Amino acid sequence: MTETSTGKNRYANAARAADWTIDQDWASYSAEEHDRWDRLFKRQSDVLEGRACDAALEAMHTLKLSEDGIPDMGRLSDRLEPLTGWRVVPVTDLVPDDVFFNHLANRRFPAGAFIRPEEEFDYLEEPDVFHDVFGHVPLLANPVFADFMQAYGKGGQRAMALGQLHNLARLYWYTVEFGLIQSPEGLRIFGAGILSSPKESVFSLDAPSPNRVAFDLARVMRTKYVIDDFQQTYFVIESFETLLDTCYDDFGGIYAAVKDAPDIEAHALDPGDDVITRGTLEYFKQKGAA
Ligand code: HBI
Ligand code: FE
Repeated sequence: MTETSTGKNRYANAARAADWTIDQDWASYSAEEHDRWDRLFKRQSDVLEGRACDAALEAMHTLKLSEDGIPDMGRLSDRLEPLTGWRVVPVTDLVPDDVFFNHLANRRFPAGAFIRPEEEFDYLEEPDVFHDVFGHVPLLANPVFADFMQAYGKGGQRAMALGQLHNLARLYWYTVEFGLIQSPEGLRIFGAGILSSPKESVFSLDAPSPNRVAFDLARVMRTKYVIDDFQQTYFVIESFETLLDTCYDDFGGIYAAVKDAPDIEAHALDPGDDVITRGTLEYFKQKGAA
């Protein structure tokens, strides 16, 4: 649990249930907080036209995610649950891994209840309600992705038992957070970390700097990542069906295959890669990262 440095998270000390959920207390959101959501929503919706995958754009309408303030997670869940059995549960911030995986394995998505402060309008590291609800929730309305997220939760419980959580966390990072997907019109975004970020929504698809590599489970599980900047490599799945297929039997067997394999640097290409675009890495070189 990250202590909030500047008191930006007014839920930081909210009373927690045993499963780390809290009361969203939707009535407590101020007009300023609702207005900030509306401005974030409007700006990002404009950016995502022609960039987000169809499933995400369609679900935003189906779930009535729009500019009428911060969603009440209970009411949002009542719209989502009939579609795929998922609910969205309010939490303070990051929850312990075992709690997180247990929620996912039971089709509950833990979403931060706080909204970022104005001075962090463009970017913040912690998952606030805009990142979690605008970024993650729409795809939970897609039946195949919804199945993947539950399988990921079950896989996480197993990875912890095997001491290989870091391998599975990389899968989450390069798909659920920063994944791209093929479409007849070209590459599209499905990762929540990109969907909720105006700059990375452009960078991930258009910039010459990052590598773009066809998704391969073992390759992704070996690949390091950065948490405080644009990604240096994006992985591209063919479809949510192919992503779900990788979870067969809680990822049985893959952990053994990657257990002793060397890590791959975030900016590196691997001889076995199916390279879609070889990045110039100029963004990272000028930042001294590559
Ligand atoms: N907690 N609320 C929340 N949201 C996350 O995305 C999250 C978390 N706890 C752990 C976690 N993610 C990751 O460490 C796992 O994906 C490995
Ligand atoms: Fe996230």
